[in-house]
Amino acid sequence: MKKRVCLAIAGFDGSGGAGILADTKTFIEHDLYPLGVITSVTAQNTTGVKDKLDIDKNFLDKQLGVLFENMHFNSIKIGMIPNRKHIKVISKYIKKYNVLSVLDPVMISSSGFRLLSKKGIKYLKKELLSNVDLITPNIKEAEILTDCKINSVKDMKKAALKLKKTGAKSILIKGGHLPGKKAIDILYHKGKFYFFKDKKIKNRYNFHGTGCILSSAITANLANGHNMQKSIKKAKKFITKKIKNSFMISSEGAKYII
Ligand code: PXL
Repeated sequence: MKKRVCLAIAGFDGSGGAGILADTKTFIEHDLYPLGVITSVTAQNTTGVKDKLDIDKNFLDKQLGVLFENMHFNSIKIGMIPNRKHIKVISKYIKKYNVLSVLDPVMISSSGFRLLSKKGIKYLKKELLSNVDLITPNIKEAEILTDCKINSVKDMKKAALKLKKTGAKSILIKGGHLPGKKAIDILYHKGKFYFFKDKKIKNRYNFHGTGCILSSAITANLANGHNMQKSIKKAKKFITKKIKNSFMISSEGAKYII
C-alpha cells in the first residue's frame, strides 16, 4: 500500500494543543503518514507559553537535510519559526524542492509570548512568503505583515491584495477575531476572492491550537489531492467539528481540541 506523506516543520508544544503534535495528529486523522522537523521547543501548559529553546540552526538544517535526502512528501506545513536564521535554512529547502507548502505565519502565542523575533518577521516577509503556496495569517498577523489596521472584510481584502503584491501566491486571512456573529475568512487565489462564512461558536474560554490545526488540515487536504478552495472548505468543517468537541484538559486556561 502506498501511503501519502506530510511534513510539519514547527515548534513543539508539550501540552499537545498546538505546534507539531497538533499537526501530526491532524495528518494522521486525514490518513496521511506524518513527518516532523522541530524548530523550537516551548515550555507551556494550558495557561500559556512560559519559555522556549530554539533548535540550533545547523541542527535544523541537519533534520531537514536527512529527510529531504531520501523521502518524498506530498505537502509541507510550516508553523512556528523562531528566528531569521531558521527562516533562511527552511527557505533553502522550500526553494530547492518543489513541494506544495503552507505557511502559518505564527508570531505571538495567544497568551502573549513572542514566538518569532521582530527581525524574523521582516525576513519572513522578504524571504519566505513568496516561496510557499499558501499563507494563513489571522487578522493580527496580517496587520503586522502589511502594516495596516484591519477592522472589516473590506480591510481584509485590501490586506490580501497588499500581500499578493509582496509576492505571496495564495492568501487566506482568518477573520475570526473581527467583531460580529459570523466568522469570515477570505481567500485570494489565482486572481479571485473566495469567502468562507461560519457562525462563531460561543465560548467563554480560548481554544488552543485552532490556527495550527486549520493550516495542517489544509496541508493534509492538499496532499490528498483536493484543490485550494476545497482544501480550505474541508479544513474549516474539520476544525468546526473539533471545536464543538473541545474539552478542558485542566481546570484553568484554554480549551483543548482532540
Ligand atoms: O498557535 C500558535 C503556536 C504554534 N506553535 C507552537 C505554539 C503556538 C502557540 O502557543 O506553542 C509551538
